Amino acid sequence: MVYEPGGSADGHEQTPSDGPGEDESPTGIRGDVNSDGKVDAVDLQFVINAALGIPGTHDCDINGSGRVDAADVQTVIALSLSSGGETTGDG
Ligand SMILES: [Ca+2]
Repeated sequence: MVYEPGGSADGHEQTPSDGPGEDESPTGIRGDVNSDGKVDAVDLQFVINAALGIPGTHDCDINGSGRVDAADVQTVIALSLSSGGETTGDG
C-alpha cells in the first residue's frame, strides 16, 4: 500500500456556476437583499454598508462579481427605482 501524505488534490477551490439563474434570493427578486419581497432603500443601505466594508448578514453581491462595490450599489438603486420601492424624496 502506497500512501502519499503530500498528495492532496484539493489545492484550490472553484465555484462552478452552472444553471442559468444564480439568484439566491428566496423571493427571487434580484436586489432584494433582506428578502422582504421588494427592492427599496433598506436593501440599498445594506449594500452601501457592505461596499464600505461594514460586515453584514446579507449577501450584497448583487451582480455576482465576487465582491461588493459601487457597481452593486448602482444596481440596487436602479432596481429599487424600477420596482417602485419607496425612496426618500429626491424626486
Ligand atoms: Ca428588500
